[in-house]
Amino acid sequence: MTDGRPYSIVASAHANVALVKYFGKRDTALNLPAAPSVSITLKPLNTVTRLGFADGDADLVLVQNKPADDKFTRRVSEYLKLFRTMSGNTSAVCIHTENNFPTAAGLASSASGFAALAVGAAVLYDLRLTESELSALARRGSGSAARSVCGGYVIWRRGERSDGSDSYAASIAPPEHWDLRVLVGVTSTGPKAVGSTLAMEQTRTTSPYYGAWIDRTHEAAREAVDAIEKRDFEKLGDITEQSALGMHAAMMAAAPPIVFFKGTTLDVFHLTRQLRQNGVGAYFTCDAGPQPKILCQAQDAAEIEAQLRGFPGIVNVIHCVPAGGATVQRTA
Ligand code: 2P0
Repeated sequence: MTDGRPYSIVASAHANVALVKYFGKRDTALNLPAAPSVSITLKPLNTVTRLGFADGDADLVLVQNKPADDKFTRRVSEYLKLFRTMSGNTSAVCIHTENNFPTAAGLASSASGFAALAVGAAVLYDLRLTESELSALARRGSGSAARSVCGGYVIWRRGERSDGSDSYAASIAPPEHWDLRVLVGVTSTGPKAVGSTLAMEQTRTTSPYYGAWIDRTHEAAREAVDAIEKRDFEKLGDITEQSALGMHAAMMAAAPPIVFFKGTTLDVFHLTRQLRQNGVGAYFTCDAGPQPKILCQAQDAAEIEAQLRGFPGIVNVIHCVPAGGATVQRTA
């Protein structure tokens, strides 16, 4: 309520990091993935979104207390049509969304952002939806947002139906199942060179490795679920590194090639392997940006974090732990 607008709902969602990556769509309009993916929902990476009905006919969107640019406002308005159609209520909304981490820098801001927006808009428009339905709706905003609706260890299934009604995420295990950590090494806070939606499409349509990448991802998701259920850290770590490198290999072979790594990203990969050789359980991953992320167990986190903080080219480290799913409250 900081800016005097009539917000009546506050929704919150955490970001997630995929251990088995989503990278390729079977339907671009509906954000239907070509393969399943597996992630951990993580705090403190968080989006808080306030929503209320607007007085006028236009949606008003604020991001970090500033009016959003036209492109983002249009994307949000287009997305909200889904809720207006389902509810029969055509009212415009005012929205204020804030992230506690850098946006559009490979830290999954669209995941927490659209998950918070989906659960918040569902309550605002008085839709009574299940978690699966909310996840499928969040997916329409941004694919990875489907996973941020759910807490802990999460699988987003590919689904088979052409309308996408069976492509939603579900928790495999709650946050307290396993105290794994993800240490995000921040190399840069600027926006990334290529958006992930475009990078995915370019990879799907031009990379000769795309088919092999998708085939392997189906198996990797099954193996990751098994490793999570059994708390088999080495197995989960191996799958995590292979999925990240497989995804980047597929996009590096696209035309034109897509390279998100910086020198620091690769240096941290080598640091992670060196740690492993020294008996410290650490595995890396990396998304559509230059930030290396290290997966580890609680008992090793302090030592790895200290090494990462002192590493050349790393400007910050965000120490993440498994978090619950998206939440929403009425405030008025
Ligand atoms: C993931 N990424 O599984 C993968 C790994 C980036 C690399 O999901 O087009 O913003 O909105 O469905 O969800 C980021 O892509 O893409 C992503 P859209 P999204 O986390």
